[in-house]
Amino acid sequence: MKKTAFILGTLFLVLLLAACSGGNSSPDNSDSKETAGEATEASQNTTTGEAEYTIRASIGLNAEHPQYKGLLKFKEIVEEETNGAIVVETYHSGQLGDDRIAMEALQLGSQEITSPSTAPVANFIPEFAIFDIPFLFPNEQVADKVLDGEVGTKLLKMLEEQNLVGLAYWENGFRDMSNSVRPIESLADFEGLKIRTMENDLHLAAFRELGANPTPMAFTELFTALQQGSVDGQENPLSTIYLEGFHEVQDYISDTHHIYTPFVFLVSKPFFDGLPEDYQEILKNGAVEAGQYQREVNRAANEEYKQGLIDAGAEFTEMSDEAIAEIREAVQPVVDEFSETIGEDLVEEIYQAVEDAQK
Ligand code: KDG
Repeated sequence: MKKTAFILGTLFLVLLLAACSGGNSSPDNSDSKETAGEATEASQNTTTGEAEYTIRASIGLNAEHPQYKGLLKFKEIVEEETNGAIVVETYHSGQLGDDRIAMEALQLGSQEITSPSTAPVANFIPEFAIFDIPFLFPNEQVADKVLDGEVGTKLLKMLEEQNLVGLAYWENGFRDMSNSVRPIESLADFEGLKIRTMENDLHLAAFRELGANPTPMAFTELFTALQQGSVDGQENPLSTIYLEGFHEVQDYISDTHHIYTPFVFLVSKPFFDGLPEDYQEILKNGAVEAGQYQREVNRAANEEYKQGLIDAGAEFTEMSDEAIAEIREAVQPVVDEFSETIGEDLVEEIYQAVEDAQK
């Protein structure tokens, strides 16, 4: 009799212990962690810092680039503000796919954040080609005012029709030329150069107008194309040219500063809409704050990038005002043509905003 009582007692204790331990958490919180598109009400249980949501955030540039430093700042802010209820996984160098693939993943809800140049976004929202108008912004300060003002905000709103939420603009920067054929000192030097451009019709048209032979290509394929000589050159800010090591396969660099490219910080709309409002606010404020930090880091190192390229043996050409004026005049027909595609009113509005920002 005693033996039976002992066994029953032990069995009761084992069942009691199993019931207690099974209710509080799963080994990796996997059943409580929300993935994209399945976001539900965040549980109140954030005192333990348990992750309720996991964000997969990817960019195309590498871990050395200020864009990634900005992403790490965003991660720090969001994880701290939510006490670990939101965990941000960061991916660089196109690890989750190029800009287009990442944007499509956000639309489907299979990834949560990416931050491409605005140029490929024009394939989803044609109005975004407005930022590819050559020589639109005279300097970073004017760019900041226009992007963070009424016109920039209006464009971010347009993203929602594509199942995307635009939270902020970060900085890619003023784009310069690099190539392996000849120094570019004037308009004539573009003649016949095979130039990789971003996948953006305005860029293609502009480089054709300059006499080059442009090829659209995802950023993830660019270094190999330069290395194999399937393109002669490309155009990107000095930060990208230096930090991505393009000077290893390019001999000539010219500071054309022909376009200022923003990054746009995108969130999957299915994911964002499923978050509690307080978490939405944290993501928005985090993207803006990390963006301010990223702009500062990007600008602070520009001289260092330029000197690094020269020290590495690149032939650096400082374009004359006359050469830039000649290039501007050559691409004006493209600006006129694309103003129709973008919307004459919006183009007029941004030029007015640029003028106002300089008063
Ligand atoms: O993450 C951004 C990059 O993927 C890309 O947009 C950078 O300016 C760029 C380019 O030339 O593709």
